Amino acid sequence: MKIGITCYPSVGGSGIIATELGIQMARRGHEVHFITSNVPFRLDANHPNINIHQTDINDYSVFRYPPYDITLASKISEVIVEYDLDVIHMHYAVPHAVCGILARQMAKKDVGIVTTLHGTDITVLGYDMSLVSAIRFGINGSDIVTAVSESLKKQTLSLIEPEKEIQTVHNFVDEEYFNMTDRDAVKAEMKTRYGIRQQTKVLMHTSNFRKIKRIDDIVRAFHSVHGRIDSVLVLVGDGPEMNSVRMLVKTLGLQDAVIFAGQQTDVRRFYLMSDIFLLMSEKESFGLALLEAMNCGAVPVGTVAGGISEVIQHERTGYLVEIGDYARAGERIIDILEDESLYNEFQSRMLEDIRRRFHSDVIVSKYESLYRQLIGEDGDA
Ligand code: GMT
Repeated sequence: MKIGITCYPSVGGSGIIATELGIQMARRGHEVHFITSNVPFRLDANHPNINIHQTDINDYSVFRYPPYDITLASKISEVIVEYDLDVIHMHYAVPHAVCGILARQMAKKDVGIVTTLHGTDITVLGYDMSLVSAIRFGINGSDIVTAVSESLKKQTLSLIEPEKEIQTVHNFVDEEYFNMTDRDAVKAEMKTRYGIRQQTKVLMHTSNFRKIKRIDDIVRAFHSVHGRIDSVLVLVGDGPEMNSVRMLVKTLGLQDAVIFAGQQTDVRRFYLMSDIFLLMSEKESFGLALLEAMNCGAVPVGTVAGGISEVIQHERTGYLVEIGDYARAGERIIDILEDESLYNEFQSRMLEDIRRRFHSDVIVSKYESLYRQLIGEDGDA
């Protein structure tokens, strides 16, 4: 098949999933065309089946805003025609599904449109009445719509009320890269590099430091753990909340115990050094970083927000707490860090659960089957 993919190319779960999916499809022999404003983060474009088409978004002084959506739609339509695409896969309803629909009209070709909803397009934009019609249009005008969690699907149905059926297709982990190989060696090396004693426990979080990630809660949970257990907190990433997080760390007197690692291209090394991965968001449609960290051996503690409770099985593969309940999160972390055999049980159960539910083969086959349905070949998804 010839597949076009449009996503936000910057660091973020939706771009990562779109990129990984494209890579896996290329490995399966499909011809993949990324049509994006930049080369997607994590895309190693060396595969012969991968093509990249970048849009040039010119900033004309006559326009108040650069015309991203229109330029992108125009580019997608050109690629549809030039490469005779069978399917285009749009990540995000707004703007990308809408761009895809426009592109199909411009191209005058009956290309199939798959749209995947990732979260912010629904859980944040869905509350913005000025965008609801566009989101509904993007969903209804796509041929197949998927959401990355059951929770996101339900929220979309209730907030947007689309006519289109939505199928849940969970995210997957690239297990060739995110796995426990050399965990002990990498852990030791990273601890030395960051001046952490070998016996010290490591708690970790990574994100784009948006307010919805509630990183203050992570710092507060860590505060109580640190009072009981020799531990450090490693924060990877950057974003709008960084200053207020730094302030809180100072107020709580944790400067020597919190490492701000900034943005990292190889986040795997950080997962491998971690004992606990924390995701305390108030909105989170899935939490891809959880899956990556878990497959590298870090036991997760998260909130019940959105899809997090579909990823973590409470008291089996990790712990769930209510949104904002950092005190309970701290207690749970202490419980598991103080009981090595319990920790090991959680770790082996979570690895098994990921193999069963979130393996790339399972999920990529689902998408492949959806594409096949669209081009009239049998698909059993
Ligand atoms: O988490 C973010 O802020 C980034 C955002 C994105 O657009 O990349 O992530 C969303 O999509 C990911 C991939 O499906 C999900 O794992 C994240 O949970 C989701 N983020 C939110 O729902 C806040």
